[in-house]
Amino acid sequence: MTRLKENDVEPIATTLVGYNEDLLRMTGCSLRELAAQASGKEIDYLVNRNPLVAVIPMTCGEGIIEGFVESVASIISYLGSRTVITKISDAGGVAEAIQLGAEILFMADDDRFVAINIRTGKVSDNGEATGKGYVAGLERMCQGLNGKNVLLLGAGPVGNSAALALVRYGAQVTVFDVNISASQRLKGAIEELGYNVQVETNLESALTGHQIFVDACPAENVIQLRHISQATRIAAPGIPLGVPELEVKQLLTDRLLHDPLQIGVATMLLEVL
Ligand code: 2YG
Repeated sequence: MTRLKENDVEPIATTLVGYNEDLLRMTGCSLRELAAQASGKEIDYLVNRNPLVAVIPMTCGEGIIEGFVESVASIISYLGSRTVITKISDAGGVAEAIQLGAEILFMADDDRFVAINIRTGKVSDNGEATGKGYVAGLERMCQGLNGKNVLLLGAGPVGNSAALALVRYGAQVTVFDVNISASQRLKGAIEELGYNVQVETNLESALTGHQIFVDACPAENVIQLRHISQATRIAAPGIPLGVPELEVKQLLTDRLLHDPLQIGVATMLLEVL
């Protein structure tokens, strides 16, 4: 599980309008529409009921990430929700949120980043939501994934969620993870749900044999220039970005979906509505 850094989250709140324009250009849909597609929920529920969402700082483990709760709150309010950041952290913050009448709580320690609907008991985990959200974005970027070959890099929580979303869109999924048993476990879990996934153990041949990638692994510079063609599309929820940022980003403009929090947080919110 990658831990965000301050400079990953610092720019988010002030660049959401531009971010949304980029997303519209790349996928044809806004952050709200993408989260609605990923969660299967309509956004107007947010507008009608308009539940108060509280974001609670957590000091446990490695503690506060400067700007983290502010970034999460900015994404949630950008989606049109009433949002508050509790003044108190941890258990006191949960109590403060409830006393403020919040129905949805967002909080993250070092292991879990969750959204909780205290009225319905619904819980959304950031890893699971991020996988679904990014695959919805990839599906829009590729104008559909049915019958298309997709290489999934990383069989962790995001990768497992992405794999299920991919096969549900009809994609032919190949998974690579440095830990082969993680790939095998992912394959088993997907087969239990009636779908098939190929396990690849040779990264280079997997990369040269695909044009559509979900990079859900924390390794840097996995996808290199030699693996990129005009047909390449990449959804990269993994942090840090797995493609060599500079020379590849120009080449991939509008065909590389990557952000530190936006898609995951937007999908979490709609998942718990
Ligand atoms: O409340 C705070 O400021 C801290 N307790 C937040 C700690 C978050 C740690 N987790 C991560 O940085 C990531 N797992 C968050 C999700 C990354 C995006 N997929």
